Amino acid sequence: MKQVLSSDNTHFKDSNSKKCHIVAEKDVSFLQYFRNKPAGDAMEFYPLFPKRDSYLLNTVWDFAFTEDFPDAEHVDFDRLSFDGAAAVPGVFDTLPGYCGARGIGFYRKYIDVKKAGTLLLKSGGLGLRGSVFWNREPAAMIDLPYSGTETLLKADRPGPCELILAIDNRFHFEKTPLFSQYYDFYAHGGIYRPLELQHLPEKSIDRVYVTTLDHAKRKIGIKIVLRGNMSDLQSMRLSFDGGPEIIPPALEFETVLKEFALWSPEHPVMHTLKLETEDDSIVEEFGIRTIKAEKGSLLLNGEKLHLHGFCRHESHPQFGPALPLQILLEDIGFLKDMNCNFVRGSHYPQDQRFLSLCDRAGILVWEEGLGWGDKRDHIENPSFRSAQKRQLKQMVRNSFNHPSVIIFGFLNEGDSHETYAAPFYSELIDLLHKLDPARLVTYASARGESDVNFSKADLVAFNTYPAWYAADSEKFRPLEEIPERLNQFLSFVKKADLNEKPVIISEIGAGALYGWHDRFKAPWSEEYQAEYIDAVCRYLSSTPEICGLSLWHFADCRSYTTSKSLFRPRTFNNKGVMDEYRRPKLAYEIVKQYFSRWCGQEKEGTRS
Ligand code: ADA
Repeated sequence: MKQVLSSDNTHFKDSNSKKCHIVAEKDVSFLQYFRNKPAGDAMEFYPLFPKRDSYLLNTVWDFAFTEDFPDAEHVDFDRLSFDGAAAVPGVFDTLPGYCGARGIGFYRKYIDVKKAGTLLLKSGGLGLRGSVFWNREPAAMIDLPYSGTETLLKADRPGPCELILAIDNRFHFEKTPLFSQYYDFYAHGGIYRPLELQHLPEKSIDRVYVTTLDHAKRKIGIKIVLRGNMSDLQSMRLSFDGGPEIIPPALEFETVLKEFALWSPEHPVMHTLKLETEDDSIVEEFGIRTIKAEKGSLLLNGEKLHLHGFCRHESHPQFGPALPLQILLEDIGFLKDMNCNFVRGSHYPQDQRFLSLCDRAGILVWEEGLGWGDKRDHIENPSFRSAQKRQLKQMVRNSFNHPSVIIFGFLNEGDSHETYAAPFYSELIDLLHKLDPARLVTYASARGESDVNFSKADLVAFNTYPAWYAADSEKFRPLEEIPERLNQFLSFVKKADLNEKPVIISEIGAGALYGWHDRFKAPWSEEYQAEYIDAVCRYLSSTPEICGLSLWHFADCRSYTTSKSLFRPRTFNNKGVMDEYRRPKLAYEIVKQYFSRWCGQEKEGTRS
């Protein structure tokens, strides 16, 4: 089917498709980035399974809380009285009465199941670990915080069924090895993201994965994954953007979508694919684009790319990580308003709805597994290693079709300078490459010149805090340390023969307390942070060797409540250019101005 972009690049002429949208240019006002969506056509979050019966789960559930049980598996239901109520999605430990509580939150819902058979419970992410009970029988243990997971349930007959999710937010390294108390963001308890419950047909479709093999030729690879045996291809029908149906030649094949528009941050055009079988059908959304790291540059669809944006936590003082859609959409609006084309999803697998919004808004994403400053006691532990690998597999599976996701990462600020850890770094890099050969793989290093794993990653990503931590104690405002430190690192990259790898600064920043203004421009003032960000951006403007920046960070987030909070005023990580309620600090405008100048300059390799 032919699709032609209108001369102002804002919509398709002659397109029959309802699902192909292109978002607005960057000069439109806040929150209008989706204005070219056909009127009345609600945005969907894919994949969709139009033939399946499903149940409403995102509503108010019965709730009970206890600190008395040893874990979420060993539950004496007779000792619980579900006299509370809690929202799903939602976290219990920001609710009045449970603020800061650690224990098990029990969420209960009765579902009037329409027919006997298999049901699929999809969880977008919960934490810290959750036991699923179906009619009081244990059905699954979800021990990967933030990960999207799936659980199969059986209904013997139609009628009411009881679903209970027992969510334990206590720290226990062996049971929840991915989240430790020392991590610099608050570990909340609850159902972070939407739940879905669907009837599975006897022969069902799992996913259809799309990879762009050659953007110029519009050549894509398709991989159909089914549950169980169903290889009767003759009964399958596949179509793109509502166009003509074809019978797939195999479960895995290549095809060319001539004249389909490419996806890019400037023109984030999305396409749909529909696969139908007799019993089931799936609609997936995808974009056509390639990402490569070559000769020190990042190439998107073969063109040089400069990344500029933020690290972002999914965090809010009231909702914790269970961000309502309105906040997700607002955050996209703030990123676009500051002219960002990049966000690093620090430090865990992202909400799939946020990734779909990034697809539509043309924001490139680094998504990473959950990890933070992990050292030998973690990296050598079998439960930790297995959980790391399991979560990366889930992450790739869930995010595979998002064109916005260009980088997969893992183990933020781990022991990447220690030789004992090097085999595990290799294992995770190889795993991610194997799961998805078409994306870039890296990790954010805090080890600078002593890192021993850079040569294995597709790009060198380093976190650094000159003029903040370890700033020269004799200097009042040591901002000149910023260019010194960055120059030093670039000389190392050259000497270490790493300059064939693109280099990005994956974290840099300084704290500012919202509303604290100071004529001394002292550390913690909004003025100091604004000057700091200005110094970073000024340096990058004349340093084309660095092809990406994710400032630390987008908005303040709740962090330590232990004695470590002495380094975290208000118990928040205050390095956001906005506070936790998304109120902009002085640095916001500085970022906006630099990034506006950088937009579109990447192709020339210069920035000013
Ligand atoms: C690290 C870490 C971030 C945050 C930051 C800081 O680089 O990756 O999560 O803790 O430091 O604010 O110090």
